[in-house]
Amino acid sequence: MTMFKIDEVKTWRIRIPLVEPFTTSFGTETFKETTIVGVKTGDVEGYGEVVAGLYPRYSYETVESAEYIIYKYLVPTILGKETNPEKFKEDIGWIKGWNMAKATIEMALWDLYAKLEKKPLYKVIGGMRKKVDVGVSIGIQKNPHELIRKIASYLDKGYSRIKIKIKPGLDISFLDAVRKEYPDVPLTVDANSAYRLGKNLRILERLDKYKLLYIEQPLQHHDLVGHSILQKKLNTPICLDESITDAHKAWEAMEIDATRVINIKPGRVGGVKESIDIHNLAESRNIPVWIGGMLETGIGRAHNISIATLRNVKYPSDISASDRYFKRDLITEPFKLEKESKISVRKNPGIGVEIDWGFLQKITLKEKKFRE
Ligand code: OSB
Ligand code: MG
Repeated sequence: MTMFKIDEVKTWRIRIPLVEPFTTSFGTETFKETTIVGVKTGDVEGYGEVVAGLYPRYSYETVESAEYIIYKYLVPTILGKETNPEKFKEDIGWIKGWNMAKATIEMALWDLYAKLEKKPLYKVIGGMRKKVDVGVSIGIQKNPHELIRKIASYLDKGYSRIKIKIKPGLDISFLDAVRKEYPDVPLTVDANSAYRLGKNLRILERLDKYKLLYIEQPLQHHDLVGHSILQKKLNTPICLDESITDAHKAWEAMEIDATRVINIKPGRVGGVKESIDIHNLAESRNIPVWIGGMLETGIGRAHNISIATLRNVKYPSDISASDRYFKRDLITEPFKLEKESKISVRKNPGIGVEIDWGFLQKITLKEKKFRE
């Protein structure tokens, strides 16, 4: 893999309002605040996006902790040095954890590497489709009636797979309503770790009757054994999200039958290379995967789309059109939903999107520049 020298690293802390509040079992978000990173060699720049939230609710990492790790350890690893995505991953192997911070830089380096090769990133990593299947992830609504209205409007826009967020007490009544109105729509639920095996087993067993494609992350992020025990009691496959922090964890989970489907979020697992490793490992065991989302801007979304072109991505991914999240996205050409619930992969080099610089300036809270 060709090496290149990083002359400059830039970061932009940004905040964009969401078109509607997004409620999960761990809280409600009304805006997206994150950090975009640019890594430059000569006049070519690659971009990455921090997927951590403002609070350590989905994982222990936050936007601020990611910035801290990036400034203190990751920028010094690449600034003024000859590097590439593989060398970077080796060089930071000694740093425990902080996969979201690591992924931001690793993914920016992949974008830059593909741009230098003058190839789209999806081709560089061996992707094999020009359009990816997508669905929509719908937050917890005030009541079942509101949820039905939301689902109707997304089906109307052309999304074919619906995922709804659930938590104890806001589950059965919502699912009854959805299945009464839409007996056959491809449906999944995501609990974001809200249930406990000891306390909620009866409710979890009742989820079997709703013909769900899978149940996403019912138990706590660290509870692989609990998921394995739960899987024995369910017919519906369990799909882990938060629990799968790297390829080794994916191996452990599959080894004990704690996950029969895997949600790969490149930002959660440390980047592009780790995503490919998880994808390949899952494929070798006949475990289908799909690509998860973290309400990313067009930058993170473009990365996720590239990875969703891999062969064993067998379920629709949580990659919706730009207008499902933002009135205005960070990129000049927003992602659009196409027929049959698909989004096209960009053909330009790297992740293939252009930053809307005027808009980026408007929503930037602070920026930093590091030169050697
Ligand atoms: O668990 O998949 C999740 C958003 C923020 C944090 C966690 C999750 C989500 C989503 C959104 O479900 C998916 C998307 O980006 O459309
Ligand atoms: Mg999830």
